[in-house]
Amino acid sequence: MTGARPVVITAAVVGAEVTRDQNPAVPYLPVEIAAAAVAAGRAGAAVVHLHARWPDGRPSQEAAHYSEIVARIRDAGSAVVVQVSTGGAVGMSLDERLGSLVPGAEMATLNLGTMNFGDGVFVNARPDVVRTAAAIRAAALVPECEVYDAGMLDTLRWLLERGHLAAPYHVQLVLGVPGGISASERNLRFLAEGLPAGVAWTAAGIGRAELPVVELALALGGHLRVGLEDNLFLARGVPATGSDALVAAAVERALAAGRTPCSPAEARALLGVKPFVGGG
Ligand code: KMH
Ligand code: ZN
Repeated sequence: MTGARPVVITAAVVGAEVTRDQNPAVPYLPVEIAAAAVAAGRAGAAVVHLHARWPDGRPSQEAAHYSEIVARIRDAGSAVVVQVSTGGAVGMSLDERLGSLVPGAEMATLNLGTMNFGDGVFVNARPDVVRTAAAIRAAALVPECEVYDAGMLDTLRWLLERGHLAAPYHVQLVLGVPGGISASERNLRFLAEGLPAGVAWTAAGIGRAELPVVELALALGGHLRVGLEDNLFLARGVPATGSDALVAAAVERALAAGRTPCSPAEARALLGVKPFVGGG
């Protein structure tokens, strides 16, 4: 992290929506998801954003699946920061979604509002957001607030004012979900400018917006998220061979922009995550 401004790269290696029919590299089994996370870490990701799947590919928020993924990541010697999803998939109950808050996780997502999500409705009623924030805090994890539209920044401020959320927390600006704010330079600048002063933020562009959003976030001082959850292609018509290939593309762009990818230990310090005793 010498000299150049550090950048945290997060790899979202599986998600809840993408399937192997769309790209055979999408991992389903805990062993596959863990391998994808480890490979993403080797490629330069400091944080991995995890979902779980049943063996047939259906989304899972089973604690046993998440625990196995985390254990396999650590057994492989990877020190990546482990962030679990409390978003799960559209249609899951909140109780089901909170199954991901397993020992060994270090961060968890906090989705800030209800929205159309493709053809479904991603329900995050305000009392559920408050309950999720409390569950994340009770588990001593650092929340990452997922912002898909401008009004969710107001919810972020409301959570802070009411004491439902406090530092350390991180913000993820997600652009391009059908039903959320679209991925444009104007929209990313607008969201980034509306954040509470000094907060660290990452941007994620969905689909073909992924790498253009990487370049813009680098220029604006943000951090990066890439991976098969968000985008299945390295370039038009070229399927990504894995999330690690997308991380490598982000690393290349970061270095070209004069930003140095953080190690997991540097990312923990930057994000307010407790040091990892296993190393990193
Ligand atoms: N699968 C989306 C409906 C999160 O990870 O917290 C929600 C999602 C967000 O992926
Ligand atoms: Zn997710």
